[in-house]
Amino acid sequence: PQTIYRKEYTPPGFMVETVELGFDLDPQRTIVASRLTMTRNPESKGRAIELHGENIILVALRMNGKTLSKRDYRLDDKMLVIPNAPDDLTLEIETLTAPVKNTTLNGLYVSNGNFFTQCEAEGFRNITYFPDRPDVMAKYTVMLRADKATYPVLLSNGNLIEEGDLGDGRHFAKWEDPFKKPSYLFALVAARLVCQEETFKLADGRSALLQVWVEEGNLDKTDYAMQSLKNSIRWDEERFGLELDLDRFMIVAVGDFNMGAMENKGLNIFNTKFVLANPRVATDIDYAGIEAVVGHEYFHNWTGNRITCRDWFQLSLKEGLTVFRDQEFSADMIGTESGRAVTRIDQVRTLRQAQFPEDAGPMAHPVRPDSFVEINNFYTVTVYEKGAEVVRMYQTLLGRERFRKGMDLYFERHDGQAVTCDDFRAAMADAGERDLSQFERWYSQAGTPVVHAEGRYDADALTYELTLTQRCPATPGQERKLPFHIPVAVGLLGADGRDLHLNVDGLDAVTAVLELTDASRTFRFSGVKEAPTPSILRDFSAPVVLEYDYTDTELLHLFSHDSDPVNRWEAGQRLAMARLLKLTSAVAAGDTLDLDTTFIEALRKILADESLDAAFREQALLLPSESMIADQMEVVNPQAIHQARQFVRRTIGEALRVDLRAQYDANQTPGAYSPDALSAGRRGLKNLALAYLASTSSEEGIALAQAQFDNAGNMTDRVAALGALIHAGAASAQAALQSFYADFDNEALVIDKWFAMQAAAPATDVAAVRELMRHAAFNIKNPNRARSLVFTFCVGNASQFHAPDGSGYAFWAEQVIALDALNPQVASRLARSMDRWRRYAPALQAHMKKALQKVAGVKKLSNDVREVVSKALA
Ligand code: DPP
Ligand code: ZN
Repeated sequence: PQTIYRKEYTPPGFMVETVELGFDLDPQRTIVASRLTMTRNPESKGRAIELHGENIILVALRMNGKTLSKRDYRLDDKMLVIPNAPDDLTLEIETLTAPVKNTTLNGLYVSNGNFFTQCEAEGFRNITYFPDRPDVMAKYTVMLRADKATYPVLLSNGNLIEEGDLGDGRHFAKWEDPFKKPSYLFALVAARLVCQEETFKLADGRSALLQVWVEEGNLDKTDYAMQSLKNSIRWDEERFGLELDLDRFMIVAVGDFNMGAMENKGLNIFNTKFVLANPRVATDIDYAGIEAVVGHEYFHNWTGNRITCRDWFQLSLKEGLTVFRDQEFSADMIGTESGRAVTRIDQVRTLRQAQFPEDAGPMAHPVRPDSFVEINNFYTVTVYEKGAEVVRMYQTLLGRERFRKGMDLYFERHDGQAVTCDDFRAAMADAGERDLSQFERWYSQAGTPVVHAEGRYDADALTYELTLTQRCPATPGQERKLPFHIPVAVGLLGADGRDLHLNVDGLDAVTAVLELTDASRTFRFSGVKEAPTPSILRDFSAPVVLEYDYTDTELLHLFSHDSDPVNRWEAGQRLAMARLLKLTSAVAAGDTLDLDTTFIEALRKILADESLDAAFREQALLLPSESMIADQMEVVNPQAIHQARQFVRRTIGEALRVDLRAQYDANQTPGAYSPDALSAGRRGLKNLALAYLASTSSEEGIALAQAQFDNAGNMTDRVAALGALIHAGAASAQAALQSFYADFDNEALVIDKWFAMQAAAPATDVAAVRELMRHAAFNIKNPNRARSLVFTFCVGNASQFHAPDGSGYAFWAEQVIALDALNPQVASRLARSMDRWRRYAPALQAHMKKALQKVAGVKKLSNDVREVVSKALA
């Protein structure tokens, strides 16, 4: 396969002004007629017309009304090239596709008998021949024709301008999008669906029609998506002064979808997982996911659609920025400082759980990659979540007000354009009146920087010196890194736990944002009246690893007092991690296991501290995950990690039994279910307490879980109880699973949970997963179902997946190969779960290598999977 390089970007030979599309929709035989008006791009003289097209049949091709003969163009399985074209022309193209045979869910496909499209990044070329690149922006008019009884609803981007019957049982709808857009934002839906709709007043007095489209049986699950959409519109008006620019905004839910959702102009298409919710079927986490994703896709309307990417290397321009925007939206929706901190802690967890490992593995790439084989492999946590951290750092460096000015300037300069990450940075630098040239390295250098900190207190001079030193490990293709521009937010705690007043670099505050730009620098705080405990990287001010040789005493002090909730939580994580690592070694060595009471007492104090939000206490009591522990080890021993972590859970469950029970009782949420943050936080703490109590397999814990399972009034409590029973290995777990299935067998998203909970259970081995795959409800073609069972086992059940006999890896290879034949994008995600194979013991490595080679040996492998396994083996 061919590698594509960022530095080889060239502007398109021709621009497209208008696109008229006509669809005669038929599952077996859909005819697409396209009429393009094009003009030569003055920037690139002499280039031919280059149209992408894959998996479609060319039926007719006319230029300026004249049919072109085979001598007039070149056609292969990827491109249609017309060498001799006038400067202005009209092209008419007719193509043929078979949507029902499209299992890739990319382009035009059929799901549960309905038509949907997915065009980002390069799906449009599976629909018609077109310059399928984001820097070609055009105005679209779309005519849809289909059987009326089977497909009563016909939707596309923009405004509905005409609809009617065609006589022969078919009907039509004509849509017009008033805004220029790149082809990846095109969408159509032809389906039997119903909608919840509402007219919503915009800030400037206009009204917009909002619709959420679902299958008929799901109309009782659309309220929260609609509410989230209205909140998103309001929030973008207030926080960024951005208004909805259309008369109509539609969200459509589909059960077969590769991603979470897609921001097609005016017609967002969503995975059902991020639309459908009511208390009976959705958990607090599901509700939060819906709010975040509805917000994310809506916010793309400005950051992504109005201003788009020049090329796919710039993907983070829209994704990093839009993730940052959805994070801020979710935080503002909670509204309290402590609630905001809990969302920040969640973000830090995601980075450590997924992005840092990516940055340290064979697929490591900069936020703005330099090359790729398959762009679909670069919709990553680095581009998204690290990209969001990069945007957040602008705000930290510039302050909120100047950051907002930078956003305003960005829209002023680039509305309607396809631009680059450099353009965004320039807007921030100009509006912020800051030199941000070194900041560019956050876009160009991969790898997680390490900031090493050392402090020195001088009691005579009353100064505290903090020396910060940075380094960044090598990543594929990047041996040496230059220093980053890193904002490090620092506070100093006195012996009484209160923040000391800081004097540094002319600043006067309790938290100072130090800017580390050199390899090393010493910052001096003056007037420091006592030896302080430093709180470094407050609010996780940069996506780095912080090294500081904290003593337990210092960590306990921070855990009890830090005014910065993120660092307060962080101190607890450090205390826990040190113990988990020691215990993992002890398990491996066959030593006796022991957990100190100091740590347990610190947890007890936090748990009972009513001045803290329940949601924060839940976070503070949550141990680092098995994969985070693995990340800290030279040679990973998954079974030892699992046993060590289970030991800590059980020990906490026993030692804090009375306190956990008290919190369990105190945090009940009687009355009607509400997904608001306060109630969700209480449920979270209560259910964490339940998990600890059940982890001891005590009669009390199991009885409590069983009672909660039997009487649960909402899905959050029900799955928490079921999970507790499963993880405790309770005798009643099987019966509970069966009744759960029987109660929800017609709720696909709940059955996904049912599979996922079993896939993650410590008792589930490869044989048990294979057995579950034979269940009538399993269907590997449905991405959500494949993810719930196969992915959850390979990614979320480390001690079984890494079975010493290599059976987990053989299973992985089989599934990657099977999925690749159906859906390369999904297969490639699963392939990534073997990224870090070189970190395991030699015996496991040998098995893993064999599995990787087995996949690599398949002749008809997709570029998607090929790129991932080749990089892993390289
Ligand atoms: N659907 C993906 C997202 O919204 C790609 N744009 O992030
Ligand atoms: Zn996005």
